[in-house]
Amino acid sequence: MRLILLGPPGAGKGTQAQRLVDKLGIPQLSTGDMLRAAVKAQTEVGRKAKAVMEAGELVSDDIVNAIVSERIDAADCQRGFILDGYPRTLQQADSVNAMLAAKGLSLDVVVELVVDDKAMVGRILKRAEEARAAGEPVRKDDNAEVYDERLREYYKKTAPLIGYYYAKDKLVTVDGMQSIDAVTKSIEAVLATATA
Ligand code: B4P
Repeated sequence: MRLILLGPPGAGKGTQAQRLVDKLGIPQLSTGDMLRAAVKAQTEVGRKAKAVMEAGELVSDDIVNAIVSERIDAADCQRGFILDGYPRTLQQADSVNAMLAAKGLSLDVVVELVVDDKAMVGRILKRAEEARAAGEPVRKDDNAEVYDERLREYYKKTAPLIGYYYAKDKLVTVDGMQSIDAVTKSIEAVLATATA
């Protein structure tokens, strides 16, 4: 199964991808996590990505495409994977098609988490608060000001992917405003139908 989770920042892509890993037996490929790891390790990619991510903007397509391309060649991805936060631009979508086509593969399904994006800032601020209370590091992009920029980037660059995948008959939608458990159940239900 090769699956994409799509939705605005805070929609729950990462949360749901983690839950699907065990159920589907395939890895989660989170470009956000990969980029944060690169920033922490102070690699060349991390140095380029740091300020961009902290400003709530999207890291360049070339950088992100390269890290995904390398990752999907790994042995654990040969049975499938969950793309979490990737693709985020039409150029990235074309790129993942090309990566898969080169292997004679294609995407199975794109799950759009449909949410009231105005409410998502509340989730982001809650995560920041919880991290602070636990003495853990707070993500630099988890604040109201940067969230506004993340949302602007989403509408400008990522939202066009909804029509793109709809036209390819790959898109299914799930109500992302439900509880975390209920969203997981809904995703499982649409996957069962979409891949039957
Ligand atoms: P990401 O790490 O992908 O972060 P996100 O889109 O903001 O979060 P997500 O939707 O996964 O929400 P989550 O489950 O965490 O991106 C961060 C940055 O990395 C981007 O801004 C960009 O700079 C860069 N980047 C990443 N990928 C890129 C790409 N492909 N191209 C270019 N740049 C890229 O949930 C958020 C919170 O909500 C959590 O606290 C969670 O517990 C809570 N929550 C989730 N579901 C809930 C529910 N149903 N009810 C209540 N709370 C819920």
